[in-house]
Amino acid sequence: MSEATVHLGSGKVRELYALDAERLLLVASDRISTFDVVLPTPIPDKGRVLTGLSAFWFARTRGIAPNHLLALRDDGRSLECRRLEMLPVEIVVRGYLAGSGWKDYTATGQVCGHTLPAGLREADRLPEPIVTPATKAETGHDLNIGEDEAARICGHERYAAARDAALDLYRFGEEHAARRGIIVADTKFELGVDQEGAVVLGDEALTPDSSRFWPLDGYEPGRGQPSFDKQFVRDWCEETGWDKTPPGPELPQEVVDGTRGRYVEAFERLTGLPFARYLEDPSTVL
Ligand code: Q0Z
Repeated sequence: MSEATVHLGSGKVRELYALDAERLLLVASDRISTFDVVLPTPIPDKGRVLTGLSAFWFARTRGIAPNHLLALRDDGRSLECRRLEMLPVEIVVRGYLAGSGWKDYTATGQVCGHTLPAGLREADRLPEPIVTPATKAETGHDLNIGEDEAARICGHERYAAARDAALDLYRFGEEHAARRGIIVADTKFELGVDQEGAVVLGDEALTPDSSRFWPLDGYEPGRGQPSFDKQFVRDWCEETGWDKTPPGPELPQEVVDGTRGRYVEAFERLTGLPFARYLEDPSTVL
């Protein structure tokens, strides 16, 4: 990294740097979070898997929506990006009934203002994907809002462009992943506006950290589905009796290895490329 690089901020598992007035550097670490707590034990190559997947999707969805990717660095974990004016809402697209969507549906029959058919089960596929925006809470959880409120916050035209892009991106990713044995139950997009005023996809895209990935094998609505990537970590954390407040537990080697294997498997299934080739030459995903 150049000595002029300025650290702008830290996410739970990522770092953001300024390269110059127009460009940012997004660096994915090997940290993993579960139950909203970052664990002390890294998962080797997790940052490379997520960066490689984001770059793969950015390269393949340019025709669906423009995105902020300028370059994938040779370290495999850093993306050079165009600096955008980020929209103050996240665009969540849900194709399946899970998480807070399932909770809201059981209580009201609706999810963020979308009335859904009666009789849906947990983890059922929705008749059509729905968009459920959320405000980026600086601390704590994201707050789901209605599309009407998101449109007021972003401006109606900008919100409509962001929603349309998010739906098209989700449909593309969900269909691609399903053919490779992974259900993308839902995913979160962060979009921004470039200097020309165009709505542009930013942040990460269709990664296991920004999405709920489920294995298609064994998919069975009517119960919660296992996470494709984090289930070993969750199961082990539950077994220890940890109360889910910081600090999280150190992971044993077999949980680290099993989890790394799941991330690598997601990468290889979705990209169709051996992860070893990505490590040799990250540009192989572009
Ligand atoms: C992304 C984030 C991270 C902390 C700002 N292209 C862009 N233009 C302007 N801003 C952003 C982007 Cl991606 C931007 N974040 C999220 C990422 C660490 C916060 F790695 N914040």
